[in-house]
Amino acid sequence: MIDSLYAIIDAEVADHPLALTFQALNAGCAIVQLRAKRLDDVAFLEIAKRVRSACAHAKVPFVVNDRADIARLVGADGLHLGQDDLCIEDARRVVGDMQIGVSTHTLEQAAAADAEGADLIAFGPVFETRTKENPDPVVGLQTLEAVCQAVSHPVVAIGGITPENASEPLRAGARYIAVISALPRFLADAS
Ligand code: 3NM
Repeated sequence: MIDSLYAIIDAEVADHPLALTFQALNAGCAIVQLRAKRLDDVAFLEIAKRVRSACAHAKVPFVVNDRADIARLVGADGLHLGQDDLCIEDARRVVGDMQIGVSTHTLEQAAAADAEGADLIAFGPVFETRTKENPDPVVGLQTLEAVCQAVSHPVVAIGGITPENASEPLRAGARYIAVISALPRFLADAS
């Protein structure tokens, strides 16, 4: 399961984002994303440089959430966009051929992101989440399965995923499980 773990290091949730990054890398996670909704630019760039370097050392892809400028500045492997962020076409003008993931919350959004050239389709919230402010309605496993069958790029299940329920989105066809609040528990289980 750890090889499907898409670890989201949320600078506002994690007490020690860099320490959590190292733990996730040591545990063998598949992808690391840095997310920081409220950090100022200087602080975001500083932590992004450090996480970038840790991921490069571990040869694990590093993704920056939202910020195409910071993704490009630190030479990230990927950029992750929400529905209210830059569209893929505009983001590509900034980050070139970097991998781009897109958050989607309906089958239609997932199909659109797939058609517009997203490399990864995040879909959720699969389960109830308390981490995201104003989350979209829970999509559930059946819709997740429908999305996995409908799109041609790998799907990242997100929202409320814990060590106890993680096998369910994977069985539904998700390639990765993205986790914020339960990340320390996944890493404890892995060690
Ligand atoms: N995006 P946790 S749900 C950042 O539905 C995020 O797109 C979601 O945090 C979406 O693992 C979510 O703590 C929060 O539930 C995920």
